[in-house]
Amino acid sequence: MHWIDLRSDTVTLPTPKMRKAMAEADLGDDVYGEDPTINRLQELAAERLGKEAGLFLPSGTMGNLVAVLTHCGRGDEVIMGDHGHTFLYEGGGISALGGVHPHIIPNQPDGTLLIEDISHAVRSNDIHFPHSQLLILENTHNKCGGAAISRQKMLEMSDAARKVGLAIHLDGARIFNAAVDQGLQAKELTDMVDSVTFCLSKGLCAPVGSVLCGSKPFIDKARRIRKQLGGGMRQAGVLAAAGIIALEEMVNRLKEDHERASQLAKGLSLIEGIQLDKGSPKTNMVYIKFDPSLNLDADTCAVRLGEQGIKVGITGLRHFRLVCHYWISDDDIPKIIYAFREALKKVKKKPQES
Ligand code: TLP
Repeated sequence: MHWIDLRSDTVTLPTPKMRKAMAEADLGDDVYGEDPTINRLQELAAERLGKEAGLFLPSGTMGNLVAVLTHCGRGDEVIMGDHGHTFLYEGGGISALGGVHPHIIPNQPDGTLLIEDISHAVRSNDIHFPHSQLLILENTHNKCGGAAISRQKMLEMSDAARKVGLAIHLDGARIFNAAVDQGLQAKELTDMVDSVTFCLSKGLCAPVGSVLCGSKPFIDKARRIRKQLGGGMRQAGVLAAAGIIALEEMVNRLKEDHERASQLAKGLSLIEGIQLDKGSPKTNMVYIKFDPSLNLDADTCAVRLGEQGIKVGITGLRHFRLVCHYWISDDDIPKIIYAFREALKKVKKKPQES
């Protein structure tokens, strides 16, 4: 069966051109710094994000972990949004492996953090408190609907952090979606932060890999920490080869995913019983929910959609995330809308409570 897989852009497979480049890549031992393909990818990534150096890593999760462990020591505190990926979905790795203390402040619906919340979160110099060391930002913001945060907001949040002595890391897993959405170069969204991770294996279609970028001394230290975590990957130029194509050829087309997300959202919003989350879609993600009066939960609906060849991300009792990516075509959009219509057809509305 040909699946239409909307669970995430992480499901993207490498393109035929990537597979060819992988097969033909020049390789060496990267722990000795001798893999020419990885070296090229790291230079390219650093240049695109306006940083001095880059470090190839197996995943975004390891990228954020290595960044936090490079910025912080045991007992230090990291301030981040309560909807942030590092707080919600990274297995508590910063605490488990780094002894780093998370301090969460509310994410606004647009993915930003309030300036006053950042300033007030910082601890005074009192032996009762952990030492506040780092702020983590996220752009686009996954859990906040895929929101793209503007350069102006990035500058304001970073200025607030610097004023109170915090370093700044950006989880830019989808920073190129944010850039393309706003007609900017990615570096215009990253020049205000100290370090940034982005993913090659989401909308950019590479099979594996993320890159952490920052100053040369920061990346030298991060390389040691990656090794401690077992992330020295030897001849991983086979993976980096796909990453180079991801950066050189797959960035500008991300706007097609954003356009398809808009088409999908438009079609779904016309179905009785489906509501778009406020502001959805933002970039490549459509977040929808069912009207509570419908006698249908997300699990049951997902089974019905599955019978029609469609996989969806369940994010709540009646809530879904649908992610557009390279392998979702224009032709798929009406099929998805039709499948939802069919799945909802069989549903009787709950009687109104008196
Ligand atoms: N996000 C995944 C899931 O973990 C939720 C997804 O399907 O969206 N930062 C952000 C903002 C992310 O969205 C993700 C992956 C990561 C980091 C981690 O990347 P990987 O999966 O490469 O470890």
